[in-house]
Amino acid sequence: EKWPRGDEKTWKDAIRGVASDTPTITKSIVNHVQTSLARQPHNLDDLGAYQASALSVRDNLIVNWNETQLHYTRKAPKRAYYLSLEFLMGRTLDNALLNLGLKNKYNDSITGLGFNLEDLIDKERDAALGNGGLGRLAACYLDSSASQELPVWGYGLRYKYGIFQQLIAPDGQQLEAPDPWLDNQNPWELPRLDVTYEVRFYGHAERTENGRAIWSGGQEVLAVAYDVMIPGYDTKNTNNLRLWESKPKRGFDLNSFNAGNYEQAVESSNSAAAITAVLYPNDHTTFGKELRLKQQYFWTAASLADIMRRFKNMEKPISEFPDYVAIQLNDTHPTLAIPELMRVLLDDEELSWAEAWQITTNTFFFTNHTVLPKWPIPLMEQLLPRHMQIIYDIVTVEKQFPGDRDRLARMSIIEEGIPKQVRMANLACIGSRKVNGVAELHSELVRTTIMKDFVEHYGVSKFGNVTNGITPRRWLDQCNPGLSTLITESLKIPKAAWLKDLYKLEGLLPFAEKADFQKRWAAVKLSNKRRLAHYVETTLGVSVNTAAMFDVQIKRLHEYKRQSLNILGVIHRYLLLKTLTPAQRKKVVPKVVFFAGKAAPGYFIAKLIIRLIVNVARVLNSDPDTKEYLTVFFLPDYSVSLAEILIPASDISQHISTAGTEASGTSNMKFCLNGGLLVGTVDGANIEIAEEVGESNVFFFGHLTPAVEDLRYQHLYHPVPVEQKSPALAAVLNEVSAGRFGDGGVYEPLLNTIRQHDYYLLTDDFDSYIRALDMVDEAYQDRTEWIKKSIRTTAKMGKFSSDRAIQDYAQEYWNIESTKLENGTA
Ligand code: Z16
Repeated sequence: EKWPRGDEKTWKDAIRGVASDTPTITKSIVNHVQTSLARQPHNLDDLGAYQASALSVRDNLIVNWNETQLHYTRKAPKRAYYLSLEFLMGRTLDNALLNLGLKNKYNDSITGLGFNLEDLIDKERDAALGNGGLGRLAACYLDSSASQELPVWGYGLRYKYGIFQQLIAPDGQQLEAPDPWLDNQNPWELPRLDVTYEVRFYGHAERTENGRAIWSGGQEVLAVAYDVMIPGYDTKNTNNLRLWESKPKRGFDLNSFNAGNYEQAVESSNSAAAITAVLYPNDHTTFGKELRLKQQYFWTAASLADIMRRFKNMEKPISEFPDYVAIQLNDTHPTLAIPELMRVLLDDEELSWAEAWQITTNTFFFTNHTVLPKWPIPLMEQLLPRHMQIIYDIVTVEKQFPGDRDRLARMSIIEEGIPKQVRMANLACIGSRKVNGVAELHSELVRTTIMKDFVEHYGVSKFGNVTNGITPRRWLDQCNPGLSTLITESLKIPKAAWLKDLYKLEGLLPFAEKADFQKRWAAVKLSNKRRLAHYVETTLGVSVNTAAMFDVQIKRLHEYKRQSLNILGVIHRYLLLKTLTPAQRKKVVPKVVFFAGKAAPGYFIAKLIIRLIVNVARVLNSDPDTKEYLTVFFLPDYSVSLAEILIPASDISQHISTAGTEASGTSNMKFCLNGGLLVGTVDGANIEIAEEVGESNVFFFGHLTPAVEDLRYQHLYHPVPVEQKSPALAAVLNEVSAGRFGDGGVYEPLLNTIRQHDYYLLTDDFDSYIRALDMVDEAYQDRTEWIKKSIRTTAKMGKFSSDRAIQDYAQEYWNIESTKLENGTA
């Protein structure tokens, strides 16, 4: 058909580009006030002004997004797809303005309209479709993929409710409230009501011939696409994050309706909508929840169908699928994509088993994010009968694992027992081209422990490492504009040059010696501390001493992350302060300790740790003897946006997991990038950070990974009382028991985990932890030396840009190339 319809010039004159001058921007904002929002200038508040500005920015993103997608379609490069059940995006307005390079222009427009841009930015709700590190990593990877002009799409779920809102009751308990983040409309998504797929659950699978089957009956649910635009930094390339929403295939099941069963019809339509209703708030545990398994299949089936449709539009032979498609599995959550692709290739495309398996195992890549044991699910047979058949066929047809029976049992996808279970990690490994861990130590643990048998079978080259990274756009330029400006002025190169090649920060090293630069560096830190203090004062109503050292631990609450070690260390410091004379106290480094983080709603011990922190804070912050020297804050409802305030303000942050338990950690990188120093264990990415910045700039403590197993064995079979192991810790535990921080009985279950098996080795590490904190104090006394450490740390963080991580994936795993949208290409 002829395009354009009608006169070409009429079209060309009317088609707009990105609005990039202040008058056009102002017009576009006011136009949205008038028409999209139907509001009047005289009754426009900050929220309305935010919405109109966001809609105006959205228009620009859509222009670039459209051109990018057309460009990718025409060039038809190999694409990569990042399948993640979580994308912890945070806010978009500020990030989009910076990536588009339009922040100053919009600032001028918005000022001209009588508003303050930073106030409008603050009106946006976080998109919090994730639990923690894994979800935020996915968000950083989208930013880096778009910024490097790589044809990468994300696929996830459009949860109606993101991670719960955390409230802290007066007694210190965590309460959970829903997060209705879509209530004010979401300008950053594009509903694609025409892009839909049907996804089947339950029913019967009838084997036919050649390993094929017909799967029919059961329940069918519709997947509807919502596209989120992902602008690259300093490029027009704008990638896509496609999120699926579930809805009933028909508003009502007409059969049931006509049979007079109205209620059943409405019920089944509710059950379809329930699939994408809420993000599961567990960061490491998978329960045997049917709805969770339904989410996983719904999402993988819709995503694969979409990927297959796009591939088929290229009209290539199906055997070339892996030449055009790479799919990264973010943890075991999307593992069902493996049997699902097999099902499509066998049952729909009618390939032989061998052809289908060849394609599948060249398409998928699997990232493992944990070493903690996981407990998968026995519901598969009922919900996904066809996939269970395929899994059993993989077990029998691909039973290539020789060796003794124990080894075979360890490697099997099916775990014998009552009930039988599917081991998702084994399936993901068997069905993937490559497997990777997320930091050097973690990847080594993957190779030598959890995947040892597979390494012997497939060879070590299938098992790689890609150390995690973070986007320096959000985690420096956006959250710390003062530092960003100082860096750009000092390096005397354009901001984009170092933000796109973070190794260029090394150019800061000579400045570490310059007194004037040190002063400016310290001034930026102080103003970030004031910004945090202002936040605490306006939210908690208490004032904060910005002259004190700011010590921060912010992450999900988990026993292995040992927030308990931190708060017990705080109590130790408090008890010591109480024994000092006023004159002696004046020599102590004053310190403010910040905590933030959510506990999984069903994780009793983690919630008890929060309760202890809040009650310790209550006592310390009102003790006139000590409060000048030591205060503690638990900031409720930790989020990406709160992290953006906390991280730039920290002098020191804590990453103190039991050695060998934190796969990587990524906030450790964010703190260091912003000139905060680390106190940490020899674990996860802490090790590689120390390799880069130098061990003299990191405060390490605690036992090393190889010792952990033996120590746990000792705790079980030759326990030594805490009093002998660490009298200092015993004294702290006794104070808690005795009720110094409220009813001691409440904390007994927590204290007993330490006194009894002490699985996370607090008793073993406590004394060395306290020594490390003493060294932090000592180093902080020499402020000039401290500032030098801070500058050198930032300077050596180049490796931890997510641009480097994405380059690793693109080259070593996906085999994709950048596909730049030139000006006016489309
Ligand atoms: C998660 O955030 C992580 C692991 C996991 O199995 C599940 C969730 Cl929701 C984290 C790791 O704990 C952390 O060490 C790592 O930095 C992060 O994933 C990204 O790899």
